[in-house]
Amino acid sequence: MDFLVSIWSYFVNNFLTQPAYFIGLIVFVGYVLLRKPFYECFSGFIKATVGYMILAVGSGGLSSSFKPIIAALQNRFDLTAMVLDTYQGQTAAQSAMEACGKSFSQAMLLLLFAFIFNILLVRFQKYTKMRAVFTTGHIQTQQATIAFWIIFTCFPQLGNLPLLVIMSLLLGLYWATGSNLTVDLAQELTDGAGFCVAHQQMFGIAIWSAIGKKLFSSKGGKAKRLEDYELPGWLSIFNENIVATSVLMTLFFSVILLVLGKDYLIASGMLKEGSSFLFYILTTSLNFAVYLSILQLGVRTFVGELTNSFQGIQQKLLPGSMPGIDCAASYGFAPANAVTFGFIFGAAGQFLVIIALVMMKSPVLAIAGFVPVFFDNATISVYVNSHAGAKAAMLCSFLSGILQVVCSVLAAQFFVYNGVGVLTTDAPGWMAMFDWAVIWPGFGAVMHYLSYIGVAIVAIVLIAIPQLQYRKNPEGYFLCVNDWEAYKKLREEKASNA
Ligand code: ASC
Repeated sequence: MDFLVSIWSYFVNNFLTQPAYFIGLIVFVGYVLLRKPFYECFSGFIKATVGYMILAVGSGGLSSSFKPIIAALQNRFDLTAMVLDTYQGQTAAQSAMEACGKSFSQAMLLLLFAFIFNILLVRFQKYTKMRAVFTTGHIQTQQATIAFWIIFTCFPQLGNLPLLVIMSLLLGLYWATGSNLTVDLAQELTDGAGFCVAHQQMFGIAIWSAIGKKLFSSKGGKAKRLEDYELPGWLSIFNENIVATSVLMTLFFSVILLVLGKDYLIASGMLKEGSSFLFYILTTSLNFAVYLSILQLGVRTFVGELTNSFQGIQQKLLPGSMPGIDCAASYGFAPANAVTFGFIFGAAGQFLVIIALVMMKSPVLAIAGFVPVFFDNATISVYVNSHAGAKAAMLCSFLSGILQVVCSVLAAQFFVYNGVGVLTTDAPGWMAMFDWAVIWPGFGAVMHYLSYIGVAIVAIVLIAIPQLQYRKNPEGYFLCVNDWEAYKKLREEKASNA
C-alpha cells in the first residue's frame, strides 16, 4: 500500500500538478497510441511541454507583476480582510481543515478518487453523456481542498470513509459536468481546436454566455463582437490589440498607482528611489501586453500538438473524449481586448462592492486578489464576447465581479464548523472564482439544509445537465468532439433547412 501511495504522490507531484508535463505526457501517450515513430512522439512531448511552460511564463508574469499592486491597495488603506485569491483561499481552507483534525493528504485522496471517477464517467459516456476529462492539476488540488472544506462543514459527524465517498462523487461529477458544459462553446471559439475548459468558472462561462445571448443577440443575427468594431480615422490604431490593451492598461494602472502614490511605492520597495514615476507606470502597464502576448504564443505552441495527438486517446482509450485545460489557453483564440475588457469590468464590479463593504463597516471585509479579478473575468469575457457580443461581455464580467465578492464574503461566514472557518485562520481567504464563489456555496447550502437529500439533489442536478445538453442536439452532440468539420456541415444543413 505504501508503495502505491508513493507512486501516486510521485505522479501527483511531478505530473498531475505540473500541467506542462501532464499535457506533454498526454501528447506523448496520444502519439504512441497513434503508432507514430518515436521521434515524433518525443518532439510532440517537447513542443507541448515547452508551449505550456511559455503559457505559464505569461500567466505567471501577469500574476507576479500585478498581484503586488492590487495587494498594495490593501496595505495603503490599512485594511485587514480576507483575500479573494485561489492560493490564499486554498491555504485558508487547508488550515481550517487541519484545525478540525483533518489532513491535507485526505484532500489529495479526494483528488485521486474524483479524478478516476471523472474518467469513468467519460468512459461510460453512452449513458452519462459526459465528454470531458479535467486535466488541470494545480486547479484540481485547490478545488479538492475547498470542496473538502465545504462538504465537511455540512457533514462533520461523518467518518472519513463515507465523507470521502460523498466528496469524490460530487467533485468528480462537477469536473465532468462542468468541463462538459464548455465543450461546444470552446469548440466554437477555437474553431475546433479540440479542448475545453477545466478551470474555476466553467458554470460561469455557460451561464453568462446564455444570459448574454438572451439579452443581446438580435433574432437570428449575432451581436457585434469586439473584433467586429472597426474604429475609423486615428482611432483605428486601437484596432491593433497590443495598442488597445496597452493604452487601456496604462489608464487603469495610472489611476491605481497614482492612488497608491509615489512615496508609498518607494517606501514599499516597488519603485526605486530616484527613478521616474512616469516610466514606472508606463513599464508596469505595458508589461501587461507583453505577458499577454507571451501567453498567446505558448498556447499556439502546444495546442496543435494536443489536438493531433489526442485523437490517439480518443480512438484507443477514451472514445469521444476531450481534454479540459487551463482557461488561459482560450485567450490564444480571442482578441486580447476581450481579455482586457473582462479584467477591467470585473475589477470595476469587485472594487465597487469592496468600497461598499468598507463604507457600510461590514464585519467581514474582502480584498481583491489578482487571480480571480483577472483570470475569472477575462475568461468569462472571452466566451461571452464570442457568443453574445461585446456589450454582453462587458456587462457579464462586471456583474460577475460583483457576485465574486458578495458571495465569497457570505460563503466564508457560512461554512464554519465549531467556530472554525477560513476567517479564523492566520491568513483568511476564499477562492473567489465564479464557480467557487457562487455555484459551490449554493450546492453547500442545499446540503447544509437538506442533508443527504441535499447531496442527492446536487448529484441529480450534475447528472442531469449533460443529459439536457444532449437532448438539445442528439446528432451533433458527440460529433462536435469527434469531427468538428462534419459538425459544422451538419449545423449548416440544419440552418438551411430551418
Ligand atoms: C487559477 C490559479 C492560477 C491561475 C491559472 C491561470 O485559478 O490558481 O494559477 O488561475 O491557472 O492560467
